[in-house]
Amino acid sequence: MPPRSERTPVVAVVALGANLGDRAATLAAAAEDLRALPLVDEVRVSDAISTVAIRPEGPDPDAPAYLNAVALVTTRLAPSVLLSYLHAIEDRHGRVRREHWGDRTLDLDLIAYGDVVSTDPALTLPHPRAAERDFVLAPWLSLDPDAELVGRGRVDALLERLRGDR
Ligand code: PH2
Ligand code: MG
Ligand code: MG
Repeated sequence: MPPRSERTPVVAVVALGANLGDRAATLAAAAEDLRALPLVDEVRVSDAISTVAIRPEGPDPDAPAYLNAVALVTTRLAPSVLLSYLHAIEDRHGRVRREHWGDRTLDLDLIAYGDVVSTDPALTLPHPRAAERDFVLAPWLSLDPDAELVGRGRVDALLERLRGDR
């Protein structure tokens, strides 16, 4: 295998979310942190959208609302290395890991890494719940009208189906 710096770049899809603190400032800072990573060539970030917090029990309009966005990250980092950097950026922005789907200053989820499929529990690719998340699919589609979620189909069709189910 060639050294990492000579590998062909891959487009990774990263979902950004925040529902505590100065959400817009945190998302903007996280986008800059992504741009500053080694072996990252380009980062395109969608507009942020305000979304109702989803809890394990369902949507919770009484919880602080999220700002969600998606970044398309062109990179030669291996997926597991990129994931470690995402966790480090979350930590830098005060992320506390207490409760499952609890409120957070910053969440960075690796939704897809090119067309890689992985069942590794430490990093399942594509993200197993991406197809059910309006707040991931809509900003992703805004950046790439032809986006596809590997194994699940076109993002526009997934989003239409999701919205039709409501
Ligand atoms: N992330 C969660 C749980 N719930 N709800 C919204 N609206 N946006 C999120 O990004 C989100 C959520 C767990 O990561
Ligand atoms: Mg998440
Ligand atoms: Mg997460």
